[in-house]
Amino acid sequence: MNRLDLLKALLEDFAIYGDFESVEPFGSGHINTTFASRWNQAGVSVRYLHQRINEAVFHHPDQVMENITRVTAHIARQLARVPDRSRRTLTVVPARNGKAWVKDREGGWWRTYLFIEGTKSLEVVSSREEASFLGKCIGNFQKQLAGLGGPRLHETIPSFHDMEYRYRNFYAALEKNSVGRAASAAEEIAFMKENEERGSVLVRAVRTGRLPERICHNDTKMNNILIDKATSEALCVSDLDTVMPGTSLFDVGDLVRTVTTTAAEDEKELARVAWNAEYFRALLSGYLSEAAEFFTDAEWELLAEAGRNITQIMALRFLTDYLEGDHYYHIDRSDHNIDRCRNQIALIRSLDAEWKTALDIVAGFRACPAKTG
Ligand code: ADP
Ligand code: GN1
Ligand code: MG
Repeated sequence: MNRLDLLKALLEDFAIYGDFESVEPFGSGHINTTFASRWNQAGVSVRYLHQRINEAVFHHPDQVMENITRVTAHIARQLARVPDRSRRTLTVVPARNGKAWVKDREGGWWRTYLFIEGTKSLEVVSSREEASFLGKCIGNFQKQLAGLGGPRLHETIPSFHDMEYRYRNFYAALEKNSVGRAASAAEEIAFMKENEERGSVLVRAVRTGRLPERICHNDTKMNNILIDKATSEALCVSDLDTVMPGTSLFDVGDLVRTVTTTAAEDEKELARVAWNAEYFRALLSGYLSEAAEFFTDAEWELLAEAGRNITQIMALRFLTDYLEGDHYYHIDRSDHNIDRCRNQIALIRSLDAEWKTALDIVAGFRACPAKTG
């Protein structure tokens, strides 16, 4: 049975009112399988978003949903008097039995959210205003979650941004060379080896306590942020599966990786991939307008490194998946993962060529955080 049929068979188990009209695949995420459905509710057409959680990636979907339920309820409480609240945070639509998920007949886990209408997500930024809104949205998200009470959130993917763990996986895949692709990735493999030591700086700073632990999103690539089509404001942070303890720098790093580049993550024409200093400045201006108030000295000191670091870990993970035969990320073509890896390496090279500019921009904000906004 395909996933659409599995979903159709269980839609009635969610607490959705009205008459079912249609359901179709939706979005371009690399991990979950996403659908949007349409319902007639007393004469008004309303959409919902449904996702099958990828169990190969998230081994404890119940823990994922417990985290998401707590986090979204906490944000919703903080937005109590803000207009348009249900477009500013995901809202979990529970099952009729009160749980946050429904299991299909093959054991797959499904969840439903209100569909946030009038939004889009971006693959490439095209203005400084967009970059600034995206940064502000994530700074605000981190601030909203700073006050989350109760037990520590579950680590839904242990060691997710642990570069040393990712290198161990990479070396194991290289050694096995199970699908015979190592020779076709020789240059990328060499790049990863050369950059191994520098890449560990963030994870070591977390481990030693130099960087404070904070609740963060951990997957803030910009197409996980929903943007209001009417105002261009970055409204809502989606894809909350990896919300868990980490460092603020993982989130700002993934924004730098996706917002300050001139090309999409899988652009094959590497001449089009360039680091954009103006988008970097605008992104940090928005982010720091929220985050500067809680930033510690160590966060300031490692801020410039964050984007390079998260770009490197993604390059390494795409390369590892390529060497292992593409079992992790959704792909559209056989070279997709190595193309993504090359793209990320090109971005690091472009950033390195302007490293002094990046440091100067960070230093400028540190000296005068009031310049943010
Ligand atoms: P994946 O883990 O596969 O990346 P996401 O949770 O990011 O899945 O969802 C895929 C896409 O669907 C997102 O990039 C976003 O654009 C869109 N999306 C996610 N949640 C909603 C929602 N509640 N309303 C509207 N669009 C959404
Ligand atoms: C995945 O789920 P999605 O497509 O938003 C991945 C991220 C990577 C990203 C690269 C849980 O994000 O870590 O940065 O692809 N998510 C997971 O595009 O592995
Ligand atoms: Mg996503």
